Amino acid sequence: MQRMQVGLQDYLVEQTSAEWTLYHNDFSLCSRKVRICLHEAGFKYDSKHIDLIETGKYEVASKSFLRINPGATVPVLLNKGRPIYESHEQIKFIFNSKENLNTLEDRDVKSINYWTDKASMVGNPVKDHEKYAGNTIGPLTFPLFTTMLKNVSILEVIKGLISHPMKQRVFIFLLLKIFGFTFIKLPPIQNLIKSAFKELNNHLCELETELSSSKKDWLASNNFSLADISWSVILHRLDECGWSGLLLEKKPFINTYYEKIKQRDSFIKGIVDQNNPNLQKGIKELKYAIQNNPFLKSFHKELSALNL
Ligand SMILES: N[C@@H](CCC(=O)N[C@@H](CS)C(=O)NCC(=O)O)C(=O)O
Repeated sequence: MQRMQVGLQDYLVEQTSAEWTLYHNDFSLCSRKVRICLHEAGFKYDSKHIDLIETGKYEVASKSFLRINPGATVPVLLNKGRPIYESHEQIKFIFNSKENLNTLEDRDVKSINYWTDKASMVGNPVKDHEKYAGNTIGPLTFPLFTTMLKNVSILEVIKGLISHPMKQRVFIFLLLKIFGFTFIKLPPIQNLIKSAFKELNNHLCELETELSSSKKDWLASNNFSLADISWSVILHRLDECGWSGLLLEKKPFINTYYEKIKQRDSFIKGIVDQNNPNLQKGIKELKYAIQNNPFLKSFHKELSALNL
């Protein structure tokens, strides 16, 4: 796969009169982060929805999108047609473009960067879980990928084997499509999810401690910042995947914090209003499976016994 440079590039991928263009997906966690950030900044953007296999097809690996991002991932933010790669770079770029947000104290900037970086998804999502809470989200979403893929044609997944630059990712989705929860049952996969679960819990314990002792209105400052944006999408994904009960039951400060986040206009516009039929079906099926599928039931029981 071609290694992409992160951040703003000095070439155009599109001739456009729009100041901001966002290539994104309804369900993608990183896309949600950037949508929330654009709404917070009050920047209007030209919205281009790109399907992932979970939402129906590998549009992300189509010829036309590979011209925008040869790495075949969303989101990609364009500033006057020039691409910015990596969602954590995109939100920092938006933040820096909004002049009146540049008046923060150094202490707050340090804290914002710390919590934003911790929540980022960087490099290979099955690695560096102890450093990046965002990287734990891929494996923790395997059960939801499985139920979403039920409504996607296997031919669409196979097409990805031809056009997608990251074959390993496509292969995992193909196995999830063919074998469903039985694939997750395999010891290496189960262990990967368990370890992501424990690592994320460590990050969440740190977040709980910070929120319980902080005198600030939000996580890293008195203003809603990139740190809050970055954590909001993680907390939301845990909810979608049915992990919140297990991971957040004994973390009252995070619960209160998340309730406050959900009231924000940007969260409603960037996540709630950006709905996707296949996602809704997948969430419903997963909820049912957690209650009724013998493997998932016992897996949740085992993780619950960790008494986090
Ligand atoms: N580190 C990247 C991660 C981008 C990423 O992996 N995006 C996922 C959706 S959240 C994607 O586009 N996946 C496409 C695929 O796996 O086919 C970022 O923060 O932008």
